[in-house]
Amino acid sequence: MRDDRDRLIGAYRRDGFVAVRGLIDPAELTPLATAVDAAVARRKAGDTRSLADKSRYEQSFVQCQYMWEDSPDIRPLTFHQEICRMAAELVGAGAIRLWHDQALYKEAGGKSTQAHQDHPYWPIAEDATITAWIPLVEVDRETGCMGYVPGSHRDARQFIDIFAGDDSKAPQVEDRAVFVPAQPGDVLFHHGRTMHMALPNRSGITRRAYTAIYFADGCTRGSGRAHPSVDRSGRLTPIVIPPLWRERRSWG
Ligand SMILES: O=C(O)CCC(=O)C(=O)O
Repeated sequence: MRDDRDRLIGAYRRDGFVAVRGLIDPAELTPLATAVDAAVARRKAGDTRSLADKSRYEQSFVQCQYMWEDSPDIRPLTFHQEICRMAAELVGAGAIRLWHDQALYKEAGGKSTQAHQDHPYWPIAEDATITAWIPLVEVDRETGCMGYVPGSHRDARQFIDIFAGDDSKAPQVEDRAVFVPAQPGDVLFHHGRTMHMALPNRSGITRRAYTAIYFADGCTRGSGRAHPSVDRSGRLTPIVIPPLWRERRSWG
């Protein structure tokens, strides 16, 4: 098991991403996926637009953030100790915090997620950030799996405005990316500077994924860029490793 962890850590440090197969029990994931579905449905109840009526960015996924805050039944996933411990080991930190979570549901017929790095969207100085991308359904090239450019976590940070949805300005990385089909129970981790994208959803079903982003405790604010994770009041970026929350029981 230790060898396996060392192999995963080595792959992550070399490539900037790694797929950890079967990290969670699919049976444990099923009720949590149902809770994420219900939370997305609640958040989006007032949005009756068809896919065609949405912006290019919204056509790449339905996005709901900070779900753990108002949906307590999702917290066992956000703070799942196997996921958080793996994230901490990959980052190489003794303690990590939650930055934020989000559901990313790529609707049937949804467009590709344009290539980008995540870190430039965040006001964090240090590079010690990691995303756990958790498929809630089987994901492949047909439904819109993730693709990562190996080694791109060593490239300079580059802000790419995927929100504007201009395909002509998006980096074209499809021929360099490694696409990673995944099953419920697998967790894909990527570094905050890794260039990544997701394929369009050419299937008739929604590609359901939930992600949680963590950062090493002790990271500092690196720019004046506003971000809800730190610009709202309260304890909103809680420590997830070591697992203090289990003892504390309340979010304060
Ligand atoms: O799920 C997707 O389509 C994109 C995910 C992504 O960009 C991310 O998790 O940083």
